[in-house]
Amino acid sequence: VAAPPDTLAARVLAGDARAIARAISQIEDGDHAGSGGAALVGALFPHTGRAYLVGVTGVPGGGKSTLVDQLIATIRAVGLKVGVLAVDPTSPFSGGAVLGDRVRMIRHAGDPHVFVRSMATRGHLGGLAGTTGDAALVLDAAGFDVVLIETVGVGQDEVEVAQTADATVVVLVPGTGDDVQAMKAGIMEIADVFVANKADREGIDRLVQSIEAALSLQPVVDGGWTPPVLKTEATTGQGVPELWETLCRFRDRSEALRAERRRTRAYARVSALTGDMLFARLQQALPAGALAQAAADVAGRRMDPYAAAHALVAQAVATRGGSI
Ligand SMILES: Nc1nc2c(ncn2[C@@H]2O[C@H](COP(=O)(O)OP(=O)(O)OP(=O)(O)O)[C@@H](O)[C@H]2O)c(=O)[nH]1
Ligand SMILES: [Mg+2]
Repeated sequence: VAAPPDTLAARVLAGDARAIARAISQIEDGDHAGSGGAALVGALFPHTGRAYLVGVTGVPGGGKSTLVDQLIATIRAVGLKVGVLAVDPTSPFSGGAVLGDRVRMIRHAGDPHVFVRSMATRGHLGGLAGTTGDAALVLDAAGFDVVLIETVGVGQDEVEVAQTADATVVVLVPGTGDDVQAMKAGIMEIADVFVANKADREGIDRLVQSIEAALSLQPVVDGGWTPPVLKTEATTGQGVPELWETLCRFRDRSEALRAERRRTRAYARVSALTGDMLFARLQQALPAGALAQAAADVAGRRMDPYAAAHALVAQAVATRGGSI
């Protein structure tokens, strides 16, 4: 499928860095309802599915950006092109952490086969995970072989962003108790590979043991792959080539498993978008303030939430003459 030569999509497909940046901005600014973002994804989508999407998540300050920087070097050394999305769900601004990410990766700035982009968007339809997933599609279409997606923190947003990737690396560090926090937040379940970073610090072996102990309690799923626990020292790059080898092994383990994961991901994406679109139509069909009024009725105990939702849906459908 050839895009017309002069469009933004065509320039993205040609690997033009400025076009890639603009395309991602369009996705950040747009929503699903036929805006530039949706049209762009539509044009690029037939050219995607080739890149290996790797999520890097874990505790704040765990060394994720340092690790990503080292991974870039390792991946470039084998001649592959790499794109990076540094996602900061907590801040709508290019604040400290995100700026720090950029500075750390600056040694790759002159390399045309490396593209680094911070994303700090919240409150868009489709959610942060949707926006990040679409941005990853842009990099995929632009010919990047690997897309690294760094997320800060250990909350629900991170779990969702991690689920847009083909493989998820969870980074923990010794001696902070954050490993326990991560286990509570459900982040253990999403790891395909664990990294015990800051291996130069005291307590590294205890950290590895506690991860392995937690893993032994988990049922082995996903085709018998038990997430390996690797020690790294991101500041020196120690253990990073092994991490990359492990990620390659994970990717190559089975075509069937990979296809299954992609189906699960597509299912989640399509369901989320369908829900968002229906909700947007519902809001359009209702008079202004109807939702707020229903909420006030629920808060004031005049109506229960189920009855309120039922009434809103019924009203919207009636307004639209039965079609929504
Ligand atoms: N001692 C030691 N320090 C490290 C190691 N890796 C990273 N650091 C340091 O840890 C600090 C945080 O590193 P970052 O790479 O910014 O961590 P991050 O996880 O990206 O941080 P956020 O994005 O803010 O959550 C920096 O001062 C790094 O130099 C390591 O292996 N050993
Ligand atoms: Mg970081």
